[in-house]
Parts: sequence; structure tokens; C-alpha cells
Amino acid sequence: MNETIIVIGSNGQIGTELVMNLRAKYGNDQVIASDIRNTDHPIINEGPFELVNVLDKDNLHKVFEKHRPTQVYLLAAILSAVGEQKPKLAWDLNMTGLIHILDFAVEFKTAKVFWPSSIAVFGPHSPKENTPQFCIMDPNSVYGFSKLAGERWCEYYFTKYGLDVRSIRYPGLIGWRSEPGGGTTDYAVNIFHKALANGKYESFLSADTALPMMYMEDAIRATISLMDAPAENLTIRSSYNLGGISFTPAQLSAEIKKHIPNFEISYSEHDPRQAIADSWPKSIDDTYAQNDWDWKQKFDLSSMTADMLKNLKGSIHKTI
Ligand code: VAH
Repeated sequence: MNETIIVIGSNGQIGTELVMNLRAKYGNDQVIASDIRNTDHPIINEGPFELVNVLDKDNLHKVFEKHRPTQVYLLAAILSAVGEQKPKLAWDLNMTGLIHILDFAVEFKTAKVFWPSSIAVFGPHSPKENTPQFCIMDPNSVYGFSKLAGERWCEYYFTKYGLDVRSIRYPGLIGWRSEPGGGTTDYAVNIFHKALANGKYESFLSADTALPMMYMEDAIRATISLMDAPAENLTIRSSYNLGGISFTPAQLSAEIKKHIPNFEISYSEHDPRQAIADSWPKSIDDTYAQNDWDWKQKFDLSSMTADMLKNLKGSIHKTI
């Protein structure tokens, strides 16, 4: 059966790459990119596009009615740093937007829904190292508790309505094709652009701030692997932990210096994103993803750094 896939929030860091990979897998015309504003990004303009505002219920209903999607990927969200500047908008967009999609997916019998959660669902009292799938979760960022609440809604719609909604707790994501979206882990993308542009970067997180991160290639492959997995194999209907690579700004800087010996990093003080990062785990246990859908990561810090720099040097998508 032909798939009709809508990616909502396609102009974002994950959305851009997901649209590219889904179109390669299913065909350009089978994957409708959508976002609240138009874009001239070449990846998005290679196939169909719809203007979608997840808070505009009528507009969203019309898009579902027109396309009757077999799969929906809801990526539109306000991330951790911007969420602290606009807390009520972040809660509304992240929550009301999700519930609109879940309701329309039930109404139009969408076969599968993907919704991204984040390691931001963990908080100061969650275990910091190899954070397990199940543990104390007391997120203190609006983004974090909107994602935690969203996980509960996803499991509720699976249990109550049989909606096949699947989710991953992404670490910080690093890619070269798209800009980061206003999060606490954005430093790990910006550093590469600045290292190439002027050989130095001022990190807004301190040198020893270890966070779980992942190369975008691995994150997209994980997403598609989860969506392709047989439903009967999935034991988690809130959101799957995904581990990635745990590193600090100092460790990332040392890796970049292997390619750009004169690169220099400095550290700003008192950035509000430091408190958010300090509330998150340093590393994540993703045993459930390994067991349920055979997850195996490919990139480590060294291979990610080499691939980022190689592609950014030759990239036509210079975005920062
Ligand atoms: C953020 N990039 O920084 C997102 C992500 C784990 C972090 O959810 O808000």
C-alpha cells in the first residue's frame, strides 16, 4: 500500500533530515513537508509542502482531510532554552499541538504517529549516569515537563484508542544539514561552524558539562528503525531512551583540535542554559531500544567530528 507521510515541523533541525530520508525511502511525492512558514531550503523544496500551524485546529483538520496520512511525524516544538523565555507558548505548542495531532490521527485512522521526546524529561533527582528507562523524573524546564506530559498522552492514546504512536527520547542532536532549534545542546552544532569560520568558539556551557548527544545520521536511522519495527515487539509506549555519545565541551574541543590544531575554545559564565544542562543526565541507558528494535549506534565522538567537519567544509547548506 502506498504511504502518505506528513512531517510537521519539517523546517527544523530534525525535520529537514527526516524529510530527506523519508523521501529517499518512500518517494518524493509520498512525503509532505509542512511547517508554520515557507522555506527555500533545497531539501524541503524537492517535494510537496503544506503550511501547517499545529495550534490552528481547522487548518490541521483540512490537511488531514486532504491527505489522509498513513504516517504523521510531529516535530514542531519549542525547545528547552526558548521554552524558558516563552513558557506558556512552549507549553501550549508542545501540548495542545500534540493533542490535536493525536485526535486527528484517531479520527482519520492514521496507521502510525511519531512524536519526539527528549532526555530533558529527566530532572535533578534522576540518576545522572546510564539513566534507566524507568526512574524518578522531575524535569524543571517547561520543555522537559511538556515532553514528560506528552509521553503520558502518547501512552494514553495507545492504551485507550489503540493509536500506534511511537516516540524516542532524543539526546542532543548534531548535524550539518540544518540549524539547531534553540536548545541547550545547540553549542555542539555551533562550535563546528565557528571552528571552521574563525577558529574559535565561546561555549555557553562549562568545560566539564557532560551531556548525552547523538549524530543526526544515527538519530534519523533510529527513528526509521523504530517506525519500521513490528508493533508487537514494542514494550515501551511512552518514549524510548536513546543513549548516544556522552561528552563535554572540553572533550569536543579536543576532538576538533585534532583536525583544526589552532582551534581555541573559551567559556562564558552565567548563561541560563547551564542550569538546564546541570539538571539533565550525563549518559543514558538504552537497553530497551536495543532489545525491542535492535538499536545499534554507529557514530562515536571521533567519527562524528570527522564527518561533521568534512561535510561542513563542502556543504552547500551553510546555515550559521
Ligand atoms: C534541547 N536539543 O537542547 C534539545 C534536546 C536533549 C536536548 O531536547 O532543548
